[in-house]
Amino acid sequence: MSPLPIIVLSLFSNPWADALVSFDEGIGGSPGYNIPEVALGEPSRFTGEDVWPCVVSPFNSPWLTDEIVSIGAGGSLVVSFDEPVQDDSTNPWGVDLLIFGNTGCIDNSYPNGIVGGVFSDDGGLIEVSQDGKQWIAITAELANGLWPTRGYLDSQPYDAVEGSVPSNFTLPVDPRLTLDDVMNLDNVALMNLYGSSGGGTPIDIAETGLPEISFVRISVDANSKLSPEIDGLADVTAQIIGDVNMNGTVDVTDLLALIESFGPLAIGGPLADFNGDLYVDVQDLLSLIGNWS
Ligand SMILES: [Ca+2]
Ligand SMILES: [Ca+2]
Ligand SMILES: [Ca+2]
Ligand SMILES: [Ca+2]
Repeated sequence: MSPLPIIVLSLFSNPWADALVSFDEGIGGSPGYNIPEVALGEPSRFTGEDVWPCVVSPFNSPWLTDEIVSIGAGGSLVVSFDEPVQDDSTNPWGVDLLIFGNTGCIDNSYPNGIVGGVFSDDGGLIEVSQDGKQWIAITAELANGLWPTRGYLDSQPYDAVEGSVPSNFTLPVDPRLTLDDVMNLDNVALMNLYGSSGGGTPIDIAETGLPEISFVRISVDANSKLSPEIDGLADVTAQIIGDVNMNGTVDVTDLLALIESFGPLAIGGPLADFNGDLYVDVQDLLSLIGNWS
């Protein structure tokens, strides 16, 4: 068989939500933020062009009308993925899907970036579906929540020019991390906990019992006073077993990192647990060796 179909598929497949299914802006959403197509494609790395240009960082969330869409009371947004999002146990921490919004960290020491809480974490019920008809709610997370988006690995929180090293929008922040854990941290310490992740709300679809989903609905209660804003959705990339540093190969660097992290899997630490028990031990070591590049 010709390899061409595979090449064509890989050229056009991407981890982002692909199509808008429906949108009801509801009542009381942010005025002007009613273009639902902005939730498709890659989330924003840079915002405020021509007004107040700045990188997207945990302290500066995306805010332009061509970046985020607002869902008011009684409203909903439904998007679909061309390639189903799978409940994959080899995804980091079992997280399958990320939703990027406009949650930001309050800066207690502007412009130095000291976490003083978060703003614009406006909720939004998440439901998923295989066929766009039967829906199952996600109970563990709300759509517009933690963690704020980070566009670049080599930027300071308020840089007015784009960074040169994009963050990874298909790698979650450790879902065990809580807001309490990061209160009063500076940007460097916060970014250490992100690793190379670009943030987003981490969703494990395992709780639904569905093996994979193609549709995501984000909706707002008719009595809600909050209107979530959505920038994009991403299908998490699976981790190669043994590839602790996520560089695509399994070698001695990964082996040393795994040995160094023996014990409970540290929050924000190396991803050295390959059987999902959040503990790094000889089982994980054997998995790594068994998958040596
Ligand atoms: Ca999962
Ligand atoms: Ca967007
Ligand atoms: Ca590696
Ligand atoms: Ca383990």
